[in-house]
Amino acid sequence: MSERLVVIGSQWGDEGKGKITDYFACRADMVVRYQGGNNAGHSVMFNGHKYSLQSIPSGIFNPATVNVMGNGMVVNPESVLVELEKLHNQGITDYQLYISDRAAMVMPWHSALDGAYECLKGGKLIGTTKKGIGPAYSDKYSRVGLRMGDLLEPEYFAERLKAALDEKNMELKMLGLDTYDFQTVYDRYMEIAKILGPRIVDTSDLINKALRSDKKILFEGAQGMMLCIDHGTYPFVTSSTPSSASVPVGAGISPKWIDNVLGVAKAYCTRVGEGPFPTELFDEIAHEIRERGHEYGTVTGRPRRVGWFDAVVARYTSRLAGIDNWALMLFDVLSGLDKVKICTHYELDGKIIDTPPSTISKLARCKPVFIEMDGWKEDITGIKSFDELPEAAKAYVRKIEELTEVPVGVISVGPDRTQTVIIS
Ligand code: 2SA
Ligand code: MG
Repeated sequence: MSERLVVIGSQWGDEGKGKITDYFACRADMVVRYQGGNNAGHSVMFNGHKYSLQSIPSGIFNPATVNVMGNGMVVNPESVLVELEKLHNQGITDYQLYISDRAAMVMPWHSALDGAYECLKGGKLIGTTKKGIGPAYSDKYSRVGLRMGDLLEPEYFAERLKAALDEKNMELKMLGLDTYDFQTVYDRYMEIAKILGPRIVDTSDLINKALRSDKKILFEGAQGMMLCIDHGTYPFVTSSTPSSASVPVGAGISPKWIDNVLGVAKAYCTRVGEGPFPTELFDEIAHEIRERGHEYGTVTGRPRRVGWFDAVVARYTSRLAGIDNWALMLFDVLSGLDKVKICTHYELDGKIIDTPPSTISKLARCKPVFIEMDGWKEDITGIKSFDELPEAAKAYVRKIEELTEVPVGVISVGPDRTQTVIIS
């Protein structure tokens, strides 16, 4: 792995970042999450066990790896405690984990508000994970949020909590939701401070020291580029920027350090939640792919919407995030189909376009222009090199490279760590 690798989702999340991140996390000295919160859901399989992570970085299984939850995240300390407890129960007790003192905190009212805001949208649901991510980021930018480092200064925390509750309780009341009692919240968060306190540090300093001593650092993105608050299918997006571009701010490093970006893409596309999805399939093939790819959300269990690979989206996300290589995931799921399709362009109001329009109203009118290619019947779950792929599968990979002008560096042919083909 390169010294400083960013792994990002290049579609709508669930591209299989968990597996790829885990693959590189084993080789990294440090793994850093820089955006999002426990709306991410990674499952990692090894030694016959399945482990799931939400906000904790994927290097947690390796005692030698330093794991960092960066300042760009929204951290729900209660959820961190639950995740740690689950890991303990599965025998993961030896790890290194640090949380940024500048990370925004997700408070209990944020998830209540997340649900309530969804109901207010006149039936136009975003379909959020209801983890309070949007409300926590809103409070951060409205400057009424609490931060992890506040927990280390009880008097200052009390002051900030009072100010936040004055505002939030008013809002909660207006929405007919339960309000929060200052003392109860304060006491609970002081208990949390006792447990997590030693882990709350200036993580930017920690990461920069590691950078200067040439440590191998993996920056682990959550969600996918099309869920980006700026460049995604707004408003059907998450409230952060999953791109490599948010690593410098969200980890507290100079952009000059970023030198390698791996874009994780499924060999097809999926999306959970609402919002336009040009290559979406509604037929028997969608059903087949959903079942074979186990396309159900790890956080919410929702069935994922399924569609063909969208090269318009891939070109767009590669341009925005500077993707050096693709990791093409769940490739084995496509085996057995007679024909496979790739979307090369969209047709919008009679015109052919090669990049997504800015509004979802236009995107919803985009008709995908597909090329159809031969499928392959062979089981590819055991292959170890690109050369072993059936010719039709090779052609599919080459077509994606041609349409996106980005080489495929990794192909995943199954859920296990060993089912990963590296193309050098
Ligand atoms: P939110 O809760 O405010 O972030 O929801 C806003 C929209 O973003 C979507 N969303 C996601 N979609 C896919 N995967 C997500 N997270 C995990 C990942 C996957 C998982 O990073 O791989 O949980 O299985 C994720 N997080 C948010 C959400 O559906 C809304 O459309
Ligand atoms: Mg996932």
